[in-house]
Formats: sequence, C-alpha cells, structure tokens
Amino acid sequence: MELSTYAKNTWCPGCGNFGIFTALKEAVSFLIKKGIPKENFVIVGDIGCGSKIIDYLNLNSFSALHGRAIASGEGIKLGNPKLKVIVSIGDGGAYNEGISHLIHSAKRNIDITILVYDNRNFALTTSQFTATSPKGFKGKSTPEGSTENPFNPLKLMLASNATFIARGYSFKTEHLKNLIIKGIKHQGFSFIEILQPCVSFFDTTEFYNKRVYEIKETDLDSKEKALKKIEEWNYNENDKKIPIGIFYKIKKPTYLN
Ligand SMILES: Cc1ncc(C[n+]2csc(CCOP(=O)(O)OP(=O)(O)O)c2C)c(N)n1
Ligand code: SF4
Repeated sequence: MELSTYAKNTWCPGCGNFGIFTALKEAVSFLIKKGIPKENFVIVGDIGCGSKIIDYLNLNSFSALHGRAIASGEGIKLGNPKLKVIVSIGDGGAYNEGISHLIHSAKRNIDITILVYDNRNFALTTSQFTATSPKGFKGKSTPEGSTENPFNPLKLMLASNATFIARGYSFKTEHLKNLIIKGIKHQGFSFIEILQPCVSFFDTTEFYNKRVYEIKETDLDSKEKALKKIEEWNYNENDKKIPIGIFYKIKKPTYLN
C-alpha cells in the first residue's frame, strides 16, 4: 500500500520522526489490509516538526492550530464516529499549550488515538523548554538551564483515567508499529507517548539506546502495577532504565457508546 506523498521531507537527517513515520505508515497499511477502508483514517496534525507528517502521508488529514489538534480530532470523531482519528502532536502542543485538551479527552474516553512525538523541546521554533525537558535543559528560553523538574506524562494520563497508556521509542519501529496498531484497535482513548530524539536541539539517541527496554505486558488492568512501572522513569537524567510498551489498558464505555 503506497501511503507516501510527493511532498519534500524537511526533517533533519537522523531525526526520530523518520522512525515514527515508518511505524505509522506500516501500522495503517496493516489495518487497511485487515479491512479498515483507507478513507476512514484521518491524521490530525498540530503545529511543529512532527506534525509535518500529515504532508508525507497520503491519507485524509487536518492541520490544527498549535495545541489544538486533540480538540480538533475530537470534533472530527463526533462529526463522523466511524472515522479512525489519529492525532500527531509534539510534547509542546500536548503537554504545554494543549494540556487541558489532553486531560479532558482522556477523562471522557473518546475513541481517538493520540501519538505524542516527545522530543522534549519546542523544536520547530529552534528549542525552548517544555514540560518534559530535564532540569538544567539549555535552550533558547533557558540559556542558563531550566530550573524546573519535568513531569511524567504517563502518570498524568493514569490520573486522568485514560483507558490505554503506552510508551514507544521512535528507533524501535517494529515495536512502535505494534503499539500503534493496538492503540487504534482499542475502543476508547488511546495515548501513546513516543520518545523521539531531536538530533539538532536535544539528541537523546544514545541515552535512550542504553536505557530503553520492553516491558512484559501483564495485569494491564491494575492501576497500582501500572503506576509502579511508570515510575521507573520520571524523565530524569540519572535513571538507568526506561520501560516501553503498554502500561495500562481497560475496557470502559466510550464517549459515544
Ligand atoms: C498558539 C501558538 N503558540 C506558539 C506558536 C509558535 N510555535 C510554532 S511551532 C512551535 C513549537 C512546536 O513544538 P512541539 O509542539 O513540541 O513540536 P516539535 O516542533 O517539537 O515537533 C511553536 C511554539 C504557534 N504557532 N501557535
Ligand atoms: S529540529 Fe529536531 S525535531 Fe525538528 S526535524 Fe530537526 S531533529 Fe527533528
């Protein structure tokens, strides 16, 4: 299934977005082969480097204002519930500018999939700190280093009653592809945080390659177990292990049924 377009790719060579592009393209191709009509997919982009993916994928798409892609995705789903809505949004859009939409979307369990391209900075605007930047992060708005501790977005999603919570890594594309397939198939709100190195402003590739490991996905309906796993890494630089996979998954009525 050819899902690429003729649009010129403007990502920096080595950017983690390439891995996400491959994983998402393969996940959607797989689901189309399994019988979901191609025209039922809608990719909603935010504003940012990762959100440019909507230009590179030959699928229905919508380009939202910065921080408003989740709200736009909800509107699209409400307008036509048979659509498979996939929101592509950066950490700046999801965890800073649009954080209220993320929380309320999770709370109401609307059946859409959120992919957060978390490069831990506002990259398109050449690097300002975000909610997941580590303490001491040096960017354009924090030349002396950020004084704030990052938050853990998976913990926030657990507290917001999200029904599917996962983390992938852009350079583990096969694993990420399977997470995306499971997220799209999940009946309800699915949240997938994607660790995405930004080679130009915050190159975390080596850091993640040393620490990322795949978790055993058992007892997925236990909030206590999910929290314990999620807290293995709190976005600090000193921690030795970073778990990826599905942390939490439960069945619950969705916003529409
Ligand atoms: C409401 C609003 N605020 C600020 C901007 C400027 N702006 C454009 S892209 C961007 C950074 C995007 O960062 P992020 O969402 O993390 O995505 P990334 O570029 O890192 O993939 C900002 C701040 C904007 N377009 N609209
Ligand atoms: S600035 Fe960073 S996130 Fe944006 S394309 Fe370049 S490497 Fe990727």
